[in-house]
Amino acid sequence: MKIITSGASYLDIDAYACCIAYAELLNLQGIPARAVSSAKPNASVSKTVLDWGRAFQTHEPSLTDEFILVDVSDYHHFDPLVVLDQVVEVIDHHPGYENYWAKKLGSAADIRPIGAAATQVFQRWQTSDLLAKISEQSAALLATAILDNTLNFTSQMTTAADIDAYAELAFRAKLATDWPEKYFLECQASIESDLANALAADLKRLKPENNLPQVFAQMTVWDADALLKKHRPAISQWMAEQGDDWMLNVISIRDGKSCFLAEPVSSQRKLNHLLTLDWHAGMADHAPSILRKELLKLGQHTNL
Ligand SMILES: [Mn+2]
Repeated sequence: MKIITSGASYLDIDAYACCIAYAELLNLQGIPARAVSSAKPNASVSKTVLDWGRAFQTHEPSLTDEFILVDVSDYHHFDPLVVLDQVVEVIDHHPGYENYWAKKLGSAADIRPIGAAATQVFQRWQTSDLLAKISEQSAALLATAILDNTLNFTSQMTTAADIDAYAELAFRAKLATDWPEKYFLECQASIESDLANALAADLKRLKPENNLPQVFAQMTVWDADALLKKHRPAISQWMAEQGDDWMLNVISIRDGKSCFLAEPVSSQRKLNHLLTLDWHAGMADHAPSILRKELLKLGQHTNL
């Protein structure tokens, strides 16, 4: 059995969509495969998305299981159900572990800079000539993952392939033209209803050599200014409880910017080494919006 899974701490819509849509493709090709995860979906898996009803499957581990990892390639963060020696395929768009997997898996490792791993899975559907048979739900999941991970196509990581994939998938899923706005508003509502959980669900603890604040939380919403105006004290307090070197990146889709919140001056200083920022009372805007994985890339190429 091929087990398709992703990261350990949480599932975002990209990981969620990739697991489900890739399992569906392999099954159509006659390959036994299951989407399995021990992680919980985060706020990017919005209410409407959950209502599409494509849940994960349960699985009894077997010695002959083979693992396919989607939307993650850093083996420190794999779902705990993964047996590292039995990984047979990796599909991901996060930088850092390309060489490790190329050596281990050759062409079965597909790790490249692209807006969403969902676009990579869409390309599998395309080259398999089975795209006409994709379920509406899988098409909707992949399309929404592309919206989310490309920040509605404003992220620097966005490629023409992401844009083409969204057009094709949105058509097959019969998504409304106002789905992007509706989707990001839903994510924001879900974040605001349980802030601490939303912060914890997309928080990464980074090593000092990343040259970024060590506690790095990120969230994507429709209107970051409104969120911060309403919830800043609670957010700051929660973040400060996680460590003394922290930042939050609130990506604001409506205005295509990132709002950084970082109260420790030493944390602000780290960001100032990577970007030109104008801090006011612990906050700084950056347009266009920028993702944690892009900041990680900037940090890797900085010698401090
Ligand atoms: Mn992704």
